[in-house]
Amino acid sequence: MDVRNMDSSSSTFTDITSDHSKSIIHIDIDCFYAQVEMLRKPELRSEPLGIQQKNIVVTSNYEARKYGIKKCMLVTEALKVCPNLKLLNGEDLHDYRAASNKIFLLLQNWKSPVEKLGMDENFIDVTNLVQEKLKSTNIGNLTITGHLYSEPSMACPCGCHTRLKLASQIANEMRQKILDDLGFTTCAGVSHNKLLAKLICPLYKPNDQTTIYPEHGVSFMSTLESVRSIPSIGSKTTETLISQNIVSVSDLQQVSLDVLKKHFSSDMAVRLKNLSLGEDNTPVKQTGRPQSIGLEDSFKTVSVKSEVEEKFSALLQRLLILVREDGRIPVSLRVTLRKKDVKRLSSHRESRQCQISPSIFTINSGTVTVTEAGQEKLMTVIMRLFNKLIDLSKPFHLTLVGLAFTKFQERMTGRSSIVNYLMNDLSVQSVLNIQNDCDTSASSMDYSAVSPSSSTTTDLSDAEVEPSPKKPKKVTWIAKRRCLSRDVASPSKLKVGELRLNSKELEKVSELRLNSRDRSLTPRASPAKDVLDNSDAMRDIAEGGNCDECPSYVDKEVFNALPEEMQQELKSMWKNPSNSDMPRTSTRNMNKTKPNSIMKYFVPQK
Ligand code: DCP
Ligand code: MG
Ligand code: MG
Repeated sequence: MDVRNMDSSSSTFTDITSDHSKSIIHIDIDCFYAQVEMLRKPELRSEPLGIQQKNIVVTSNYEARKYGIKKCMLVTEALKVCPNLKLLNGEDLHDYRAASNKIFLLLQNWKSPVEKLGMDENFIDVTNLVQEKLKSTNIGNLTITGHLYSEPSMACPCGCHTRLKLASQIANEMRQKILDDLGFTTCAGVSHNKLLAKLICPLYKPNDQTTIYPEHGVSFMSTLESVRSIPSIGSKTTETLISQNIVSVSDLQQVSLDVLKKHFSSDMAVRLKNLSLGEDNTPVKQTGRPQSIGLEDSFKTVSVKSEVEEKFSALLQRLLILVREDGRIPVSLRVTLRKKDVKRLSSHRESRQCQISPSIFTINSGTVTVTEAGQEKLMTVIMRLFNKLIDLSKPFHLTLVGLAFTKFQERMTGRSSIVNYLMNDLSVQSVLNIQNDCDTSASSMDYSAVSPSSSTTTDLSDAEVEPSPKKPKKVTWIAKRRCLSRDVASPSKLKVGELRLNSKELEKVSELRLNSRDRSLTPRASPAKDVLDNSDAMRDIAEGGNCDECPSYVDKEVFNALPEEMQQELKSMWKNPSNSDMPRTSTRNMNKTKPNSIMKYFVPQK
């Protein structure tokens, strides 16, 4: 029986079923960390190998799996089932991350959207590629490469079987290329949507691939024993479903939409229902650069400030390596703690973030570097944020510390780079559009299990059913305004930020700037204030920089707050105005320049 007929409101959630037009591939690397280690030391291939983080075996090679080693087994337990298990420490994620990036880059060769999911998975939308191939293919001879989940009883009239056969060939090419060029064996799933492609992928592990046709989505999904197997159903949703006796995916298929709507929003109920039926229309979103670069370290308990400082210092060292590899200059730093509530036997996360001066970072031969003094400044910022999160007059127990750079300044080169930097939303937003920067109050509560290792948080996109609170634009703007009115800690932020404000706002900022100047000369404001008074960075800007070549109308503070590259560019432009695509202007005709001209913003505010 078709479970969809069981629900009187089925028409509301079956409207995407008829769309089989896409061809999606999901690729997952076999025993990823273990393969990285085996590629480094091929002699490990024949031995059972486990990758250890703290007291947990996070993964193992397939040789070890023969003994019954499972992911996230305790080391003690693993050694019981396999005394010969060779254990390697996998807490330093650097090489895994590098391998992950290589695989992602290699998949770009197919000129199709690639979405990275975590460390070892990628979705590739090969719909267009398949359409191209169709033109030159004799479809009569086409076969599936790899496994087919289930034979069809008849051909789907839309032609999806043919398209998915072609997609299975492309998946095979991709897997072969990953093996030939990088040495990794992989699994792939092929289907008309991301959900089925991902879930079918591990059916024949390792080193194999499976295709599923759309009409088998419902029956395949009904084989999943837990609703938690659906990738975008998180722990809270699972809890709610279980509380209603909806445990398996089959249960979810059969429950009525009306029941779901009692516990979830209408959209969410429909989405859950669709997912249970193997229906998913989320697009493959090409992965760009991560929005934040972060590291976390978890441990049993730390209750002493000096130990916390050591943990942060170690994390910072590692984080700075990632920043160097990334190449962007951070302008915002977030500190996260997981606090253990001993009485309630629970834990929750709290974060605070603040802007940091880009001048802490320098670019040497194209590489982002931080001097020792810069690192000390960052540690000062980190510990100030820590002090705001923890009341040191009382005992505290932490089980995790995290650091993340959450916003970046894009580095630009070329003659128009200044214009881009100042006019382009994307780059300026790195300085001004920092949502909640000043809202450093406690963030989300999290009672999830302790992750065994340092983990990287790179904000990779993932289809998530549990809705993330998205702020409407207006709220974002109010947040920004609130930010401006409460936090004038960094003149660089204000100065570059004000380049995008209109004249009324400029007046307001001008007032704030005066306040900020005052504050830079006085000791730090009251500790109750939410936002860091980044007076070190302020002093840098006041003392640093050299604007001898600036025209007289230029506000030197603004100039000094700009990245060095941009300062150089401006200087050469002022020396040789014919090279410039910026208006050469004087204070007198400043207001006659085009409305977006950056020049007027260099005029000191009255
Ligand atoms: N990982 C981790 N903690 C977990 C699960 C996984 O640190 N709880 C790491 C180790 C894995 C990597 O992420 O190597 C990729 O996770 P997978 O679930 O894809 O597991 P593997 O690639 O190791 O094995 P499989 O062959 O089952 O895909
Ligand atoms: Mg894997
Ligand atoms: Mg995986």
